[in-house]
Amino acid sequence: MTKFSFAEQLNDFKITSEWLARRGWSEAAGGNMSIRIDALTKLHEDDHIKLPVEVPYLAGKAVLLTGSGTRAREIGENPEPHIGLFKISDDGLHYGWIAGNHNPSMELPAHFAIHNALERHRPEDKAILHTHPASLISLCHVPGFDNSKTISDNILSLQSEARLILPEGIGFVEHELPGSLELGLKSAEQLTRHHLVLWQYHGLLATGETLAGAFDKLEVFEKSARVYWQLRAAGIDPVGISEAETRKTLAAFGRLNRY
Ligand code: 2HA
Ligand code: ZN
Repeated sequence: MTKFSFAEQLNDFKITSEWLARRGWSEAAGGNMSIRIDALTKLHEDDHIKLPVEVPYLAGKAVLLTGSGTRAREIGENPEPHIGLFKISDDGLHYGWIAGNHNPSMELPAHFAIHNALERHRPEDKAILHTHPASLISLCHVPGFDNSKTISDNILSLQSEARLILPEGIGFVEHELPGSLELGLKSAEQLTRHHLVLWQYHGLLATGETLAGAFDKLEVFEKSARVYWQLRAAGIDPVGISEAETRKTLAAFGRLNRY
């Protein structure tokens, strides 16, 4: 197997996967992750596979992506065999395998479409994390929790700092076929504004400067969702922090413009 040496990124995959497994958020081979690489020199090019979507902002760049069927608990032990390096052609229309695992995640179209949007709108976010936390999937089964505003307002109002960390709220994409380009394109659209997107009945997609940073945001949302379910289990219909109080908190931290 051709080797690659992105020690920092491999460690990010390793640590984040360990935590995903520990939390039980990526069951079996559920979930996938990628990191965009800017500087690619002296690497063999084999970029002949037609992309399902044009990704002009990724032209000449590369992506480290978890392989199909790879398990978080195994990536957490030893990431290298489970992660592949893929390069995008200079015309942004093709890609090719460079090194490592050569059988990419079924969500490759989503990862590429989202990296293309991130590179354009928020280039500092280089990492994409997708996983299946039960408390978040369960939210999609609450009547009326089928849009970004309702979910953001009801869930992020349950803990004082949640909205501070996620002032824009949570993006939402209605159910789409796993692995489909539609899922990727709709997520890419949401991610120009949000750092988290809930995939209806499926799971969450988070972006960050690193996978650990994406995991942080996911944790914040998941914690609020758990508060929601604990209250519901106790028979309490959550009221949440008022909008006026939320605005006051965001204003105090200079984040009201992102609300
Ligand atoms: O099983 O999570 O979305 C991998 C996935 C696809
Ligand atoms: Zn999934």
